[in-house]
Amino acid sequence: MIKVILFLKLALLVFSVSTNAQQISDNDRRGFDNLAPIFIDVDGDGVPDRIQPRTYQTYHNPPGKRLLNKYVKNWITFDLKTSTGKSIKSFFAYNYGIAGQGGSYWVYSLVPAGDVNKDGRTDLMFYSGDDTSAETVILLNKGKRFSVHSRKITDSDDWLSDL
Ligand SMILES: [Ca+2]
Ligand SMILES: [Ca+2]
Repeated sequence: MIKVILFLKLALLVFSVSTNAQQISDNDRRGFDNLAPIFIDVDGDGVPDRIQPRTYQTYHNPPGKRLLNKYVKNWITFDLKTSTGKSIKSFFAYNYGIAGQGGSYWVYSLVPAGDVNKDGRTDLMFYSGDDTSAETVILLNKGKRFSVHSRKITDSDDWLSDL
């Protein structure tokens, strides 16, 4: 009986991993130091458009306090330039952790999400994760800007502790 339950849980685990993999492949996952451009046809003219990732930090130390790592936030953002020359700077910014500490996600990716809201425009999915948890953000393509449609945090620790 225990074996059957274990098998079912493993099957579910494999299922949940493989459904993720349909959208984000291993090739799509990259470290935050990999800022190579991403090419996705976002304006639907059949020509890939260039999305340039950038990282930066913001500092918010309380008045009178020393600047500690915990006050330094790491951000990644994306600039879009279409093949026809239109550009949107920083169409999405994501805080992926603080300086000099763990607890940050290790990898990110930005991939097409299909047409989530059926308005004819290709939407995007941003993913950030590590071994145990991940956050997925669906970005709606509004033409001149992008808006966050949904954010979902998944934590596979639950699965592993059950096994
Ligand atoms: Ca295009
Ligand atoms: Ca759409």
